[in-house]
Amino acid sequence: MYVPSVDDGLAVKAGCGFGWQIYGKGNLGNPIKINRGVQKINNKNSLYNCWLGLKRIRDEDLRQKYKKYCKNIFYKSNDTIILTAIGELESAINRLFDVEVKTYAEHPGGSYIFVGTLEDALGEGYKINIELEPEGFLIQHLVQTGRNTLLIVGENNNGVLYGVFDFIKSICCGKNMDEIGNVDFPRNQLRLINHWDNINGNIERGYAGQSIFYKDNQVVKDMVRIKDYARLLSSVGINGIVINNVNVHKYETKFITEEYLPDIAILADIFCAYGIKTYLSVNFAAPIEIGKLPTADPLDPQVKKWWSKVTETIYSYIEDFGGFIIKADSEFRPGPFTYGRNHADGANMLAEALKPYGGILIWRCFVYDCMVDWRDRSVDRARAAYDNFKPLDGRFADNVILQVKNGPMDFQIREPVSPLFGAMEKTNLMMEFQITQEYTGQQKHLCYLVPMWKETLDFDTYAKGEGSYVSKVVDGSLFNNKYSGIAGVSNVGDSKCWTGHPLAQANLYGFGRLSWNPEMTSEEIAREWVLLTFGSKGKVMNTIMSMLMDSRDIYENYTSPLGIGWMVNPGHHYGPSVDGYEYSHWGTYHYADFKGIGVDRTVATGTGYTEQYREPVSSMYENIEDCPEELLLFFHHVPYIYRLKSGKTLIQHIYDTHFGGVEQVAQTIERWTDLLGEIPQEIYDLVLSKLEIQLKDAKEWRDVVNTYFYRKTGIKDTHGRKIFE
Ligand code: GCW
Repeated sequence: MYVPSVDDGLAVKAGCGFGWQIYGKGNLGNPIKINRGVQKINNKNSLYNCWLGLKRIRDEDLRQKYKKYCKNIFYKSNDTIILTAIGELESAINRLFDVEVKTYAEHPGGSYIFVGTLEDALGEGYKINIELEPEGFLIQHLVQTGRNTLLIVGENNNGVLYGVFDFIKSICCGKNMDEIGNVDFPRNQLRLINHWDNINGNIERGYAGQSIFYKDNQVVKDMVRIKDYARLLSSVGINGIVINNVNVHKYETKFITEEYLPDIAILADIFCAYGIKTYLSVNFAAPIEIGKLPTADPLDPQVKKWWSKVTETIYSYIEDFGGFIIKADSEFRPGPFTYGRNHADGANMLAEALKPYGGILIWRCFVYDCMVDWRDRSVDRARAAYDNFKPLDGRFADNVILQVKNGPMDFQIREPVSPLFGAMEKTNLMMEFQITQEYTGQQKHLCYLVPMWKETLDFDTYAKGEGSYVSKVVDGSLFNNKYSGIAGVSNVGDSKCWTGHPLAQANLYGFGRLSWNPEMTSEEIAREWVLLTFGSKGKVMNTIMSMLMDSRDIYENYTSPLGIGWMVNPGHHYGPSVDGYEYSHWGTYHYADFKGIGVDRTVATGTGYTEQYREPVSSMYENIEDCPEELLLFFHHVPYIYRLKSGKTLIQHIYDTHFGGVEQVAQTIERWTDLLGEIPQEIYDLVLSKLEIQLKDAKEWRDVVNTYFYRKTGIKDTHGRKIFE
């Protein structure tokens, strides 16, 4: 086994397993010293600290009550993750109460907090009568005379860390010491962030600056920001991260080789200390491109051997490596089709290489024909994932997971749920959400996405009768899967506030919380985030809450109507272009003519897509009267004079929502400006500047869309508002 050392220019602790220290210098040039101990939180930098700003508790009564317990921390294990948890707890107590904390390896007298795994706790003789779920935790007062003792006990190391973060959160949310106590666990096994970062520092679909991982074709040298990122993610329960783009380019193809692995191991180590496993996106054609083999055929013994060797090397650097994710036979990426093989052949081959190490293979289902002839109306891109993968149900190895985008198209503001979620009874499945706002305003527009994700998770597939919610598919309970979970495409870059738009932090926070517990409501999540980020002041809370909660509908109002999607400028996907994709090869059409608009996806007269759903969902979408109106144009081609349930015609609905949407953005600005002086000036200014861009863009959307339909139809707005001719 290769053991890096300071001497060979590499100072790495592939942490959680190997027990080396990240300390020293090495490949990366500059000295690296990662302090796992007390966190340094920059008081002045509220943008950067996000929800971990930990403002000092001013309520004297509350402080005194907490202080009694908090001075002393008792822990047994020296595991890296536990030490991280202790460091977090120490710094939080220090910051919140201004108390110097003492740590003990042996039972301290007096009052204290015990932190450890269930095993540690039982070893110390504490009686725990509750069965903890995987990665779960328990926070409990111990009733003892004359002493105050609080237990923070995790089912495993991650559970301990989550328990500590939960404890800190409870304090910040204003809970009294007596009210503290919780038993919780993540409902989803894999809670993954996917980065679409490239080694040159660019981020595909990134709207918050450059990559925090890479710069100038190298892994960055300064690891402080990476560590701060790991804290943020871990504090909301994330336990895995894919650190490179699923479109794997030339240099990134070599991430799986010794040319890059030493540097990647350093990143992995930092995440590992926060209970987060590292995954890599791989290139299906790597055996040819870097392995000098003549083929990448998944059934070729040479190819199999090559991947096994590669995997062995990776695990020699990163003991807790999570596995691979792959985009194959999708948007010009190589895949098994070239060799006449199917997705199961491709996935199983890679899964076999990972199997001995407990690794998993995530195979993306974003597979469709992107060279469609727009003249051919029988081809329907929405059908593609199901058509490709349904026939393979049951043919994937048990350490393969299929990663499915929430909708059948591509992260539009409104789409139905992908029918694959109700269709794969014998295959591990996970959800892919897009936190980065590619089609939802690119972090210039405010768009709180949690309500949309929540809708997806709450959707009933009827796969096993009523109550077969998507959340039960992705938490593995409906089909009893070995692996399952949720992934989100990151919205983070090197912008000061991480997400470009400060309020887009709510999406990152919300993604973590929802993956942890899909039963939380969007409001609960938003409230927590506002509280932790901005404090509990009523006016601030109410204003930001309403801004967040209304934002998705507002964005939808001034962009593409009733589930039709797209209408964006091709390529960068920002701003309106109604026909931008109409005559392209991408399969994303609205079919507007002078009489109507929408895609007929019915079985009776259209592409037959509705049959991919189970009953009664299938019939609901098939029949125009039953089809939920917000998805009307996704499923039906509808005349402009069709009357909606509101009594309005379709065309009038389009005009009204577009005029209304702009007004709503203007009102959002008014709400925000009312907060002047109530929140840090820097955040106030930055948000305001984004809202002003949003207003300008919303007007552009309104005018382009309204004019487009007016020109198509010649039908006037019944209210006589200004539509350009
Ligand atoms: O939404 C589309 C994006 C591509 C992306 C692709 C995918 C990473 O426009 O940039 O590529 O989806 O999900 O693979």
